[in-house]
Amino acid sequence: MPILEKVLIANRGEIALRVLRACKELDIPTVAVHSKADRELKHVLLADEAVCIGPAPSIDSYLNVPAIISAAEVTRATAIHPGYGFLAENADFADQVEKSGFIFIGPTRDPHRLVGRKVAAIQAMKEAGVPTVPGSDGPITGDDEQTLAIARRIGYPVIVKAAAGGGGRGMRVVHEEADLLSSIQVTQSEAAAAFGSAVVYLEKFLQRPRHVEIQVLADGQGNAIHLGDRDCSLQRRHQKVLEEAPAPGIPQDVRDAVAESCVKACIDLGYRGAGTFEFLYEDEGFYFIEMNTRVQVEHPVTEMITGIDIVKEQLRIASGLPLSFKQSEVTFRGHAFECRINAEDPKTFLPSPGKVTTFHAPGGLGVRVDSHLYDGYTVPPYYDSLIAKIICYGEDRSIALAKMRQALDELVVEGIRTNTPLHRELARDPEFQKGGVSIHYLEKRLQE
Ligand code: MV4
Repeated sequence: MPILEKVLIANRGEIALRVLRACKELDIPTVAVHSKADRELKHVLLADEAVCIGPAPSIDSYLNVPAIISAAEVTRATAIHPGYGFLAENADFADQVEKSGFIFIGPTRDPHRLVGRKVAAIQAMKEAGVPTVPGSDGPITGDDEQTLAIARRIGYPVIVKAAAGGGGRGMRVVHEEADLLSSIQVTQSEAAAAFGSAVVYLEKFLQRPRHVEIQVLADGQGNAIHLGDRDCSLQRRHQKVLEEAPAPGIPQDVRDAVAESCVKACIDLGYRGAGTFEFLYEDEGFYFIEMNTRVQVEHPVTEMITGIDIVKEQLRIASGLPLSFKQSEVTFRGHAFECRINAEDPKTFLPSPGKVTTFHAPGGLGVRVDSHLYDGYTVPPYYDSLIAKIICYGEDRSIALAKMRQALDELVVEGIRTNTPLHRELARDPEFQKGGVSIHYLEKRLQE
């Protein structure tokens, strides 16, 4: 008997294929659900069963909760893996999945809801000993004198953040006291209009931080471990472009302390599943900003340096099995990079869907390609443009980077445009080669 009787994969593209591979290795039967535009997806062709759940637009298919639940019912699936994006962090979806009698491959209800509420999550993390950004420790109340005093204590510049915001939306930096109250008002009204909630809070604004995150696994049976850190600072408009593990140049004691605080928080919160604690990192300090409760796009770099299959662990945890590793059995070795290859114009960044006439994936020792592409596949215009992840492992950072340069030079995608030229430049960029660039580096470099 497999650990789960049948898994429905509620996603598409490379992550659906990634989940399918993990299921196959564990002898778990699979159901692919797909939109009308996705009949030719690689994982749909490889799954034991496939169900069309609606028309091309995501809102009618991959976000269509009743259609997904019905597909699970008719195929007698027992568990649903949401992948990332779409419904992966929607606690209402998770609830409906469980209420309909299926296992949700993700966190259990209460921690999921807590982590989904940003201000409460920050507070809970702080109480568990996770380092947070100096701030208002909760929503701004409306008393102007009190607000001014809080900002004075934090010290300028401060950042006003909408509690319901995300992905860089609903934020405003304030450099001096004269602008504080008006900035709060503007952010509040924008947030009310955009997210239906005017709740805002204050934080110290960090000017040149890096984005460093900690991967955790918890089984909800009292066991939690971390799988170290990743640096995801290379981003454009809040879209990550290239990630690496471990984050370069962080003192070992600082690295260990923050990872241990995340493990403690998982235990304190009763967290279950794979999770990521996102931090800003500046001047050897870590500052928690939010938690993700899904498998992340960049999980392979962690798998490469630990040898642990994160998706298989998700499936084990969901089946009720304990973690298959203790912290003392997790070893970190070498360095890994991941380049996100998007179907987009390398100069304008506009999407470039269409038929892939030729696809040659790179290969060799330490080169991993997570991609659903094949010769003749047509990239539809409806979804995000990620078509491949090129992941390279080496015994150290410079070996891994040399491997990445070679892998990128070998990669051939014809018929559509991709951002491969940008990755080829980045892999040869002297500042990036040194390691430790900030979240602003890529956008500044693209302006030049
Ligand atoms: C910040 C910050 C500087 N200081 N908070 C942007 C998205 C949201 N999740 C958090 N974000 C930021 N919060 C303080 N106190 C800078 C950013 C930020 C950022 C963070 C991570 C990755 C890319 C970013 C790009 C611009 C701004």
